[in-house]
Amino acid sequence: GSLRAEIPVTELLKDDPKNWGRWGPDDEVGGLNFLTSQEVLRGVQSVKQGKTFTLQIQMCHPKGDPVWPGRKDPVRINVMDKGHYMCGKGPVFPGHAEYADDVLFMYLQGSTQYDALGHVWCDDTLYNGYDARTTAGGMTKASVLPIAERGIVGRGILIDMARHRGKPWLERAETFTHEDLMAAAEKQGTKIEKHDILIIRTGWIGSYYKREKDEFYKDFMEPGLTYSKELVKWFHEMEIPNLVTDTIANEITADPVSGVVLPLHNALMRNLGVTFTEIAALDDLADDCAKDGQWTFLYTAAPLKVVNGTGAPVNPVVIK
Ligand code: UVW
Repeated sequence: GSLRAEIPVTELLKDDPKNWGRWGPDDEVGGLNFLTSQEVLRGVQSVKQGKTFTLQIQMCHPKGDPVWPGRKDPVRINVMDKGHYMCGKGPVFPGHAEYADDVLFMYLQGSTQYDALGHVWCDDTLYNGYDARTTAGGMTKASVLPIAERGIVGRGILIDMARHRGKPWLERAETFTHEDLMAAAEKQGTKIEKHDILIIRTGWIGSYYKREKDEFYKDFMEPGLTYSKELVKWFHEMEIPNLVTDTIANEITADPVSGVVLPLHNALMRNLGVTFTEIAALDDLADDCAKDGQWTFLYTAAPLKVVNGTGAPVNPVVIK
């Protein structure tokens, strides 16, 4: 609708660092390469209590699921149930066992999900320099499959921006910067370490279930992290492998200065190979972290192995 950019994204990101070629010309998992066995053990060392949390939103919720405008939320359809048997249409197995079956239609970006590194691009070029034409008819480069084959395990850290600002959720279009992120971490008494899986709570996805749907989508502009040269430099130097948030797109919908839409998708995902995990459910985990003061944990995630996929649904598990 009213979105308008003053400059192209390539100009906004001019001279920003890139990790292309860092892991060879065939790499498709980017920053996940930082998650070595040593990093897995660092994650394991942060397990103190044996508490577990799952970070996927429910799929096919009666209210509908929160998705990027223009996408449709997942639809589950029964194709076999007791009704079929009652109408004489259920297959009769020897011994009379009966069953129920269903089918799911969904956008692969339509629930909590891992993005493929090639999911968003500019200048006709994907992460690692792959030609954007390799996305045609199904991604053959930098798809979600290599990410799913690998799995994601490391030390996770939660930064609660909503709590930091003293509100249940950040408002429409509310921004926060690299500096705000550092201030929130400090107030929590936590320190983001090199190679941490960075999880940022805004409260936004949780708010979907507490408000009228129309209000959530009205003049759609999610709250989120804003682009800056310092932020990109920090992600680069800290070698952050994975950014997880409870918003649909992990960043402010449009950069408030340039108007460029989703610049961090290009600055972090395409240029640095930071894997994005979106639409995460973080409210329960955050409540617990605020109670016991433990904001770091073992983070594990196994996105579905979708061949040529631009993304894949996931239910990450966190162990504190
Ligand atoms: C878009 O592709 C628009 O965003 P997302 O990464 O949130 O799926």
